[in-house]
Amino acid sequence: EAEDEYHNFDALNTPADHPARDLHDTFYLEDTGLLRTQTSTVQIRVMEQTPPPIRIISPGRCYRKETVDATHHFAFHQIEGLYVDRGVSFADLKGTIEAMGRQVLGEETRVRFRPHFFPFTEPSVEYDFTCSICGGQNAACSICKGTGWVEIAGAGMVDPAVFEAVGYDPEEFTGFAFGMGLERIAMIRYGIDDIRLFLENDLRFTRQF
Ligand code: 2U9
Repeated sequence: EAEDEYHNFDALNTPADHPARDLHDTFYLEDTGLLRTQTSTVQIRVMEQTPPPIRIISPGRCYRKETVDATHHFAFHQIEGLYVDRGVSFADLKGTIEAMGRQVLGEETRVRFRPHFFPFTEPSVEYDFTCSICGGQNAACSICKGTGWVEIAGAGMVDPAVFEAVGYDPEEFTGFAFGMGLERIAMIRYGIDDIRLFLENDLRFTRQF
């Protein structure tokens, strides 16, 4: 959880003057240390030590400077995935995310992709799953607000600059990466309406799982 600026930002194509650093403000330790804002630091460290091809899942706790409320917390958990090989395409990304949605939220789940920006992927998308709670039938649904879609997470093709930072040849290898907030998925799956419950250590809450 304690990392350095290079693995949390620079190696992920987010140099010191990049505006995306504002959204990832965090807790700084002495010298250049910080509490990581995403688990991508793990994938960078694996790529530094392992030649491609690689497939990684990296779950873990992350931190950001957030004002705490029912849906935001300064400490949260992410799970990220990274797949690098020769010939990995956006079609592989779409198929994998769709399969994941069906397993987590049910067989009838559909996924939609919207264009987005992340410094470390290009092109980048945010993806939404069909609402497994109301199916878009309830205008007052607390999960999808009646839109029928739950906004879950992001993904994209790994930016060539990230491959260059870890010594992979971007002409030879391509890859996709995705990330999502675990509390958000647990909240949808189990109908939990306040993210703060996950970190309060109230046994009446934790004993339910
Ligand atoms: C490497 C290269 C690229 C990981 C990715 C996202 C998109 C994403 C958010 C979901 C909700 C963070 O918890 S959240 O706020 N994440 O949208 N994450 S692509 O991309 C990587 C990772 C590692 C080397």
